Amino acid sequence: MDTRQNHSQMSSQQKKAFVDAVLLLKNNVDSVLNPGAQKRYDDFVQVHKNAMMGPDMFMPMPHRGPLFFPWHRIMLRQFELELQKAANDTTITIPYWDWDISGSSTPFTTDFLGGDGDVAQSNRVISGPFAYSQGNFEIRVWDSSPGDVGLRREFGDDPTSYLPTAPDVASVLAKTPYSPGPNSWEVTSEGGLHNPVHRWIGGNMADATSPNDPVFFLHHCYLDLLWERWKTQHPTSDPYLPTSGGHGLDLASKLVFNKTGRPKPWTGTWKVQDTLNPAALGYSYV
Ligand SMILES: [Cu+2]
Repeated sequence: MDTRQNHSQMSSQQKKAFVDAVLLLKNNVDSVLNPGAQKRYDDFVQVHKNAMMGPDMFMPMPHRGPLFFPWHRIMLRQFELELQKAANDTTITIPYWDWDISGSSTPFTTDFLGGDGDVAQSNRVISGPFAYSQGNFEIRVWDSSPGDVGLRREFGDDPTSYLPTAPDVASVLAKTPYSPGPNSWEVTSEGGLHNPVHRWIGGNMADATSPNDPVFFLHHCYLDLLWERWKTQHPTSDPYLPTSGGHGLDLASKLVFNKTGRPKPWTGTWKVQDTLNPAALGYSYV
């Protein structure tokens, strides 16, 4: 069983192993979706973009709806398995970040994810392993026309953005049912916890191609953990809705990761019901 933990609990060796594996996927493992033109890391960026927009857009959409948690759970697990394969190290897992940036809680350090973008350099990240100047992290997939080849961040520049606090999280965890409706867990967590963090980091994280920033995976890992907490907190609520009768969205629906006729990003198929238990997918949280 693979164990995921808060990045702040990781040793410097564990952080380095994670960063090194990300860089291997970014530079040394060829793409399945677009071989020669991009690398394996970029496939995850591409899949997420295709889930939202562009010529290879597929349906049903895994955002703004109940598929949000199941779909991202599979995407993250596939990323984790690819990291392990690239580094030949099954101890590597995706850490989570709980949106705290105080003290040792911040992942935005030189030895881990690097810091904010530099306004004078079109908001490019200039510190840490993913800074363009380090020569190991080139952006290759954009929302529309080719953009900056450097990773960009704009912490807090969007006035509508915020990092949810522990009370914010607690109040969203209290919401039921899973879905649908403006007061459901899915709608309030995606809209009130997930979206503002994408906007607060800004730069690449504000785009459909947000997985260009490795913090995407730590952010979504925390949301994945919160889904587990929500299930524990509401044992009599359905862990996922609709259970049936919602075409493409119910428990028996197959999750979609590619447009019909376009290459599959990974082997394996999953129904929504296959995603409800992390242990069945091979991981757990400490
Ligand atoms: Cu997403």
